[in-house]
Amino acid sequence: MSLSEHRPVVGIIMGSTSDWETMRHADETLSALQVPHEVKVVSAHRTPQRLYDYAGSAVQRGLKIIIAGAGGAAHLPGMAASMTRLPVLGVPVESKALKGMDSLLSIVQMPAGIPVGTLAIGKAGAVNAALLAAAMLATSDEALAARLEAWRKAQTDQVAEQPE
Ligand code: RP5
Repeated sequence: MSLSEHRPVVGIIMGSTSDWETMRHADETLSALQVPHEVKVVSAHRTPQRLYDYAGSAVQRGLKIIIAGAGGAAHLPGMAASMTRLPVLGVPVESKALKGMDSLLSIVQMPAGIPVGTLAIGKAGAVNAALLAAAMLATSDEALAARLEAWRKAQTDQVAEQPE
């Protein structure tokens, strides 16, 4: 059975198609670890009903974790977290005007009560959100734990001892 035929356990959402250049790194990392996932554009302000429907049905559809990327006044991760008990990992997308500092502060400064696990701005955050989601799922999935350990070992093995 291919990855796409499995029921998704991670949902990657983003505020705009323009976020895909960043969020595709979360998609690629989850694919490398064979974590069944889905990808959708869900804007908190342009498509609020789509957000309500997505976050409101996430548990019953079998999702375990949501990765939400957005830029600028980035309220998508916090709004999604307000509508589901699932862990939400927020990825601040780098914005043109403020280089993602606006995105970062919008996502990280959640008032107490509704948490969003906030990652780094940009590609590093997208990759790490996927790795963190995999690590969380691996606590109850031995096969995934083995794949994650192998991924980390491969990364370690690629680090040269000298610069050239
Ligand atoms: C946010 O506004 C999106 O997450 C995106 O990062 C930013 C800009 O969106 P576009 O104008 O490129 O669609 O909602």
